[in-house]
Amino acid sequence: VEASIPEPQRAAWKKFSASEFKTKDEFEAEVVRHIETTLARSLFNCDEAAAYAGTALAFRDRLVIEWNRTQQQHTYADPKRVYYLSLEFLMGRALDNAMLNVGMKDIAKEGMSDLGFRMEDVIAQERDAALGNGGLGRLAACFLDSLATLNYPAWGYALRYKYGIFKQEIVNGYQVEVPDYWLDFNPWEFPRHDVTVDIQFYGNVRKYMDESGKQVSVWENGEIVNAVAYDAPIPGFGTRTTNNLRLWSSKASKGEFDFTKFNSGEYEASVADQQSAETISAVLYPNDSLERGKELRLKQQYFWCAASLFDIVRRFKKSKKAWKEFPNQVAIQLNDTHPTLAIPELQRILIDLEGLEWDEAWSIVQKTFGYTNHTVLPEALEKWSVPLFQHLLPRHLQIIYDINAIFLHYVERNFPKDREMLGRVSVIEESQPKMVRMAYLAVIGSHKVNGVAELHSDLIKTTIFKDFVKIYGPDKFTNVTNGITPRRWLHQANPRLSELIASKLGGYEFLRDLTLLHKIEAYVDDKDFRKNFQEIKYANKVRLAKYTKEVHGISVNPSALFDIQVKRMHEYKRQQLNIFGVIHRYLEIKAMSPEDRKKVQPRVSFFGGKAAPGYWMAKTVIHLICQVGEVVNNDKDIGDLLKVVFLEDYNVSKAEIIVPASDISEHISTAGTEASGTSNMKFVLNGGLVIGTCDGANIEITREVGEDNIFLFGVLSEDVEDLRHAHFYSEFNLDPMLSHVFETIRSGIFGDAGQFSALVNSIVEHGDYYLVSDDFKSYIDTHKLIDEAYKDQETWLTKTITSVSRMGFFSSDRCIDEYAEMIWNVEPLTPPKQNGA
Ligand code: Z2T
Repeated sequence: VEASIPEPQRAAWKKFSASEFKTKDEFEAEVVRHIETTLARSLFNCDEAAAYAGTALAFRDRLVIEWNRTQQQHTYADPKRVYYLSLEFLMGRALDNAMLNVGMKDIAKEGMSDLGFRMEDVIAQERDAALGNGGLGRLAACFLDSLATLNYPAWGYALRYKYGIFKQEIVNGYQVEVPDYWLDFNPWEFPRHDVTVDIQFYGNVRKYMDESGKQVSVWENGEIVNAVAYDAPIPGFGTRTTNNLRLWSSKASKGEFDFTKFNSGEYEASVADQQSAETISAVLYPNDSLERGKELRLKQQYFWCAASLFDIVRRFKKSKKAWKEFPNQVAIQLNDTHPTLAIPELQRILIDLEGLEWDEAWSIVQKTFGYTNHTVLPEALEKWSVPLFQHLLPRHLQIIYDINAIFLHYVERNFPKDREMLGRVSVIEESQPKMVRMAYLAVIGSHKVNGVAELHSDLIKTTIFKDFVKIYGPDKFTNVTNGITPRRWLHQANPRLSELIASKLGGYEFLRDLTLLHKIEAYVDDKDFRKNFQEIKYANKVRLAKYTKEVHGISVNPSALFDIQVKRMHEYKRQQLNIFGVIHRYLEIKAMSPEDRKKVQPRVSFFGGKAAPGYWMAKTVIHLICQVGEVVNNDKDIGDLLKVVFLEDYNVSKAEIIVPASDISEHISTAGTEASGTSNMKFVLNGGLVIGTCDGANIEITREVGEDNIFLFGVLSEDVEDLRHAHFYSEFNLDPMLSHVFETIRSGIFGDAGQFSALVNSIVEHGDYYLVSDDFKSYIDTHKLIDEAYKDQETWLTKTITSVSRMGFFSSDRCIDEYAEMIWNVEPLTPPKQNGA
């Protein structure tokens, strides 16, 4: 490995090489130095924003030292690396995570107090890195934390969106989207202007025979856009390993910036060209589980895949190994189908640019990729129109046609009797216009395909990929149940609970091996432990109550049962079922005598989540929740018995406050629709119980915590199809309780009923696709059980402690080890002990 500094001068470098602060004084010195020099501020004008910046820069220096060291070690050892390609990384804030992973938060807290600041306020200055929509993006962020913590040599690749997921404002009970320009001050990113890749679009393909008579394809005359790398350090917890997240930013290439236009006075036109190039990485698409087939989105996907593959291939080529070694050096995981273009792109690099034969190249491609599926919802499965593809990526379309032809030939030979199968499994859908089915391409180009929870992994084998199981056999398909990082979702979000657990387990080792949590089950009857546990939950509820008062002006009683549903707004997640249940509860209390009201278990129903900007039904549900809140929260008959809160702009940093404060959280999707869910795991890990359907990871949570410790209800996924069918063929009787709820909505007490008619009609007239009516009664009955169970606080506490102790399985560390073993075939690379790089 070549180093740029010659041997004789290296001694000077080593002598002055940056060192890490170790004491509180050294930390303070670094903060003050950064504030006074890097930021050019002083003690006379240092506000909380500057205090945050100084603290972040001090910790950044520490991360950078280990980051450089890690990358050098990886370059030198050249192990097989994992590349996680995800269009979304929902990272949230970095400072708190950096302090905790480095293990210096307590020192920093004291240091900041010496300098006149409260650490909480300093942390709160940071904006979330919100480069994701929901579960899929947050999963990618948890995976990065686990990969670093477990010392896997791994990189994340994504886009550096100028605008992350929009900020949600609630104005008069309606969602309003506000742009999230988050890059004003981002100390965590490092521009690498020297790492710039030319990315081509459009153009044409020229074919010719070379001297040896081989067909050669050249993709030419395209437009070039530059991809510029921006890197962010990803520190592991309690390890020196610091991995890299590389985000690509688009920029007009020098060749593209038209100087003739510029000089001839067409200044505007030349700037417009530049802006068009920069549009590629401008904005994150805000649709979760809906693909809209927009050209710019396809451009984003290719831009990111091509830049990442160029980078990966360049790194491989430095090692001078033979091409057949590529899959032994490189594992690429496709986070859903968004990066599927990486498959034809690698094939193109190998055959068009590196001159490999098709078969040799294709075998490398298949061994390199793994594909994770995150949904079975048909509207979320990506399809791109062939004409659009032809225009934007003509060479890739040819390669896809060739992949498909060879694949279909194979199918034809092996299933000669099933002529229909060819049409069903073809990558090209014979519609008008023809469409490229990205999920099929991802399956064909990968060696493993996984779902994200057991039920979901079973379902993909019997529904969307049924034919592919016949073709490739069942072993190509596997399950890796999702997990969450206990660093952020326990230690950071709930420091007091983490500390309590550590006090019983003799340290924080459980944060690196979450299965150790089982040992706290021994304390389930320990009086002191129970008292502390309960006090912590109460304190977390007080914190959320304070937040609710400060931000929303709504007073809630922290002793009430806190019932929380926070996730993206979607019909399949059924926030409508929840709010109909709330309306039912309201009607019930209203109808009671004052005597009976005294027996009611007080409750606060919290909701939170963004609706995709074009998803009218989801926006209607937000509006209904807000309107119900207006009525219920101001009804004197109700008082503290019921409050309804819509928490504005749900995001990662807010989740850190919300999740530890639940008594019950709701995971109530129509069975078979939620692939996994991950917040269900977060809530239980923090001492809340779940009301949920038999769906996604709820099923495995039940297996782990025991049936007595979860509130399951509703129809099973195997019955969903028949029930949907029945809605169309027989008069279905609406449950009288649900009818009453609808009558109440129609009465106009929650505002003009017309606004809600599409929502009500989707159930009473349009087939109730999500089976709200089928599940309503069992949902209400289950909430009754919850009320009763909650009144017995001792039994409730036992359930929550027992559940926490049984959540070890859901660490993303377990999940990453499964990927490493079953899919990537990679091993950790242990960092040297301190001072021995
Ligand atoms: C998403 O967050 C999820 C699936 C998607 O399918 C897209 C997005 Cl943006 C294309 C979620 C699933 O809905 C959820 O069940 C799962 O837990 C999460 O991905 C992570 O696997």
